[in-house]
Amino acid sequence: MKRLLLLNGPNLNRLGKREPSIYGTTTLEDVHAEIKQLTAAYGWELDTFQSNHEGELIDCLQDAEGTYQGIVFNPGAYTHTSIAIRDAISGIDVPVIEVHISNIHQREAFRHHSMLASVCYGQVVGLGTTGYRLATLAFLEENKKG
Ligand code: DHK
Repeated sequence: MKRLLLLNGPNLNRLGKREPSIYGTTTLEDVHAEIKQLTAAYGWELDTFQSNHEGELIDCLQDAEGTYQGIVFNPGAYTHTSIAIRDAISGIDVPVIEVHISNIHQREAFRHHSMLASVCYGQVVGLGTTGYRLATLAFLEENKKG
């Protein structure tokens, strides 16, 4: 069975409570439930993981090789700072789609640049938590084509 990993970085455990005017009121548990339903409809397994710690996210990315056909990843603020996460993504043979709930290009200048985008398979930005769904669908539909 094909497997997808839904990975979230720092502060995303507080989704729904944290700055709702920017990130909305949907919780991470809601997102997990919604993506679980979507992947199941295509006959895929879903695993989820969230961490506020850079090293734990790197461990998770390294361990993903050989297990997952794709990773949907919101790296939070590490997007803009982490060469170590970039190296972890480029060092594994699993495609990663980077997701941002907010439109990082409309926000502070320090959020405009992603250290990770150029080593990711794709990117979804500014579409709210629907972005997780769209990134997941990209893997599900692309894999269907074989
Ligand atoms: C989430 C964060 O936590 C921020 O640090 C990023 C991203 C944007 C988001 O929009 O999902 O800058």
